[in-house]
Amino acid sequence: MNMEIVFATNNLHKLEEVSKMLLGKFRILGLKELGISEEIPEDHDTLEENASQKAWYIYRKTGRSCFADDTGLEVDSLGGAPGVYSARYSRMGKILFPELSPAEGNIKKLLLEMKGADNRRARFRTVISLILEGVEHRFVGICEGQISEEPAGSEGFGYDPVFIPDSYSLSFAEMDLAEKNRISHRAKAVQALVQFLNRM
Ligand code: ITT
Repeated sequence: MNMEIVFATNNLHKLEEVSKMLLGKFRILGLKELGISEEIPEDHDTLEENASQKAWYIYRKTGRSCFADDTGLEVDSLGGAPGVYSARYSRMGKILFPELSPAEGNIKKLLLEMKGADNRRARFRTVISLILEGVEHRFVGICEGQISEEPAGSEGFGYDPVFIPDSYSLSFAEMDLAEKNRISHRAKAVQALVQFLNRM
């Protein structure tokens, strides 16, 4: 029987991505399956601390092996912003879009902040914190790319419509999930997690 691990996320897109990556290797339990529906606290200023906070929160609640992912989009011309604040980006500061969904607002603000910028280099960084029998282990995955001038595509989630990974001309939102899962930040972090678990 495959080992069961809880993925401590409220983001169903992440759950789908990672469940597909781990199909046949581990059985991933979502929070819904465990009857947990509350927001998981994540109130730190680094991806590492947030991933750790989310994973420990669910581990303490369930006593089961579990991992959490915190991801940020780091844009060079914005000094690394939105980074750890990627989820809250359009709800911070002066530019607010209450009429848009969080993802649409975030993209709109990002494109406005980057208007006219020649340097469009950016990367997604995922930090995964795994808690196994009360001990924490950390894995990181990075995907380098560029921020496009306009959103394109309807697959994926979050900032996917404006992120074009290196050596591609399509945004993540124009690719099918299998392709994103071959090269993404989350895929790389999950591969490191799998290698670790396979060595055990
Ligand atoms: P959990 O904390 O419940 O896991 P979340 O959606 O809050 O879910 P993060 O804090 O890690 O997850 O997400 C930070 C932001 O980055 C958020 O706006 C996401 O939509 C976005 N994001 C994360 N992974 C992404 C990906 O693979 N592609 C595009 N955007 C992504």
